[in-house]
Amino acid sequence: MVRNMNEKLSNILEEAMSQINASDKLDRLNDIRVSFLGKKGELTSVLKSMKDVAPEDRPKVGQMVNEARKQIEEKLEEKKKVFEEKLLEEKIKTETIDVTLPGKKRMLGHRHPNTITLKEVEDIFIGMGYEVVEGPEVEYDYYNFEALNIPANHPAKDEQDTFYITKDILLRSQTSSVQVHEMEKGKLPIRMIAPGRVFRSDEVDATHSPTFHQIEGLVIDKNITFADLKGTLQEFAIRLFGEGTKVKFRPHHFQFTEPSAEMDVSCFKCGGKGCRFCKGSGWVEILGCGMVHPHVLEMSGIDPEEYTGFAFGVGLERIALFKYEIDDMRLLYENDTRFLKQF
Ligand code: 2U9
Repeated sequence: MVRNMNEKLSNILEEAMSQINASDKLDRLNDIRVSFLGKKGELTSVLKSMKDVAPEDRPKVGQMVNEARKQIEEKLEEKKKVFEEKLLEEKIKTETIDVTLPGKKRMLGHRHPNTITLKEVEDIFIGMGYEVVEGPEVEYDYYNFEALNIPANHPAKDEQDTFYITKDILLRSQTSSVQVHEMEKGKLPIRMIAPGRVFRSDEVDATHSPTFHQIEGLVIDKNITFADLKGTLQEFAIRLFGEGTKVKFRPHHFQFTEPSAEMDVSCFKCGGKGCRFCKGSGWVEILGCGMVHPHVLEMSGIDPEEYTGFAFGVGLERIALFKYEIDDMRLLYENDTRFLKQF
């Protein structure tokens, strides 16, 4: 019985080997695999006939079938490699790459007008020896209001109505909180700007948004006067809007500065003659400023008898709108690439 089986398997093996040797392409190898090793293949049918083999001979016959299967698989694999190598060689011979064809164009983005403006403002102040300091957008009510001379229930709080997370924690309505943290560190003098996102519960329109960006500045040292404030901000305006820009200061009121002012610049569109842009006045309002209130210094542990300082605040979007002559703030947030491509 075993001899019979052996003979049968030798015949199958011989036939498989000769078919593999004679095969002329890769697909043919697959057909051979199916016809010998597949579910209805010749070798499989030998396995199926095991029931006719005497039980004591079954292990031996099983081993012989496995050995035959192994030899056929190895031969198939060997022949497959030969075909694949041949195919690759032909491909290399026939395929040429045309290096003169144009490449695929990549879409290249660029900075947002807000970012371009911020970089410009930062560069001006860094050039004057200022540090750029950032701080958290989520703040304690104390750092956003109280430490800036805006106590609980003060009406000035309404002007900067913001979003509360708890009774004491809020989304900052101004970046002044960053400056308070710096003052509390007690390292003087201070020359810093604090740019960043701020939040106010405003309705969206052409000039308002519930989230926008500010750049605030703070200088604290001995003998700092209003003259330092004027000289610094005049230089800032000239660098930002060009040689020949004039500035004027109008008295104003802020809780955190005393005296306080708003600074206008001569209209960069008409040079001060009066146009549609400056509503005929020749001037455009650009920022708020003032001498840091002595009580604000005191609350952060700075002696107002020894140190004085000035501060200012400017809306980043407001400057970007002026610089690029954009008439609606919403365009800066919509991320429409047809608009953004222009800068
Ligand atoms: C400290 C003390 C004083 C920051 C200042 C302004 C004037 C101001 C507005 C400009 C347009 C806010 O974005 S806006 O609506 N800001 O007018 N900000 S003085 O004064 C400070 C800051 C920090 C410790």
